[in-house]
Amino acid sequence: MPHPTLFAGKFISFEGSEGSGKSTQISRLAQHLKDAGREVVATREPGGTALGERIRDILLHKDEGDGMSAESELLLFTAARAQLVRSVITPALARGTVVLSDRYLDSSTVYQGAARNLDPKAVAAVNAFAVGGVMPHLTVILDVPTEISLARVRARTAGQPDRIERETAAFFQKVRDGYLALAKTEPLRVIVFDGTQPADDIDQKIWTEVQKRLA
Ligand code: Z5A
Repeated sequence: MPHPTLFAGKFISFEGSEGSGKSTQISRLAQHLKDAGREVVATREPGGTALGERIRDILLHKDEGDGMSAESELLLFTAARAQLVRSVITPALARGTVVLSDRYLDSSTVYQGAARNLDPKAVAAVNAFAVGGVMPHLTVILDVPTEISLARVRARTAGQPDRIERETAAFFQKVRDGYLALAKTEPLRVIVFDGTQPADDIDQKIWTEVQKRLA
C-alpha cells in the first residue's frame, strides 16, 4: 500500500505563538475548501482524539502537570500526536481529504526544543517516531510579535491562563525566534505570514498559496 502522504489528500499544519490567529485562519480556509468542493477535516494538537484530549487536559489544565519535566512534556505531546496521526490524519489523507491541523510536530521542535532547551536531535527523533513519516505538505506559520500575542491571549483568557500561558515573555520570544529559524531551514514546506495584518488579508494570502499547492 502506498504511503498515506502519496494519496490525493493534502495535509496543512498551522503554527505560531499562542493567539497568533491559527484557529481564525483554519476556519476561514476550511470554508474556502468546502466552497471549492473539497472534503475537510480540521483537528488540533494536543487533542483531536479522545486520548489526545485527556493528555491535553493533563498538559495544560490539571494540577498533576505542575512541575512536569521538559522530557515528560515532550513525550506527552508526542503521545497525543502519535494517536492523532494513526486514528485521524492518516485515514483522512487516504480518503483524499484535506487535513488542517492547529499545530503539529513543529510545535514540539519549537516549544520543547528551542524554548525548553531540550536537545534538538532528541526532539527530532521522538517527533519522527510519533509521526511515522506523515509530514504536512504545507505549514503555515503566523508570525506575531510576542507583545501582541500575549496581549491577545490575556484579553481572551481573562486571568485564567493555562500552564504554558503562564510562561515568561522570554520563553515566548524563544518560541517566535524558533519558528522563524525553522522556516529558514525548510523553505519549501514552511511559509511565514504576517499575523499582524487584518484577518481578511491573511486569509486571502493563505488561500492563494493553498490553491497553488492543491493544483
Ligand atoms: N504545545 C507545545 O508546547 N508543544 C507541542 O508539541 C504542542 C503544543 C502541540 C496549546 O495551546 C499549547 O500547547 C500551546 C503550545 C503548546 N501553548 N502556548 N503558548 P492551545 O491549543 O490552547 O492554544 P494555541 O494553539 O497556542 O492557540 P490559541 O490560543 O488557540 O490561539 P490561535 O488559534 O493562534 O488564535 P485565534 O484563537 O485565532 O485568535 C486569538 C485572538 O486574536 C482572537 O481574539 C482573535 O479574534 C484575534 N485575532 C485573530 N486573528 C487576528 C488578526 N489578524 N488581527 C487581530 N486579531 C486577530
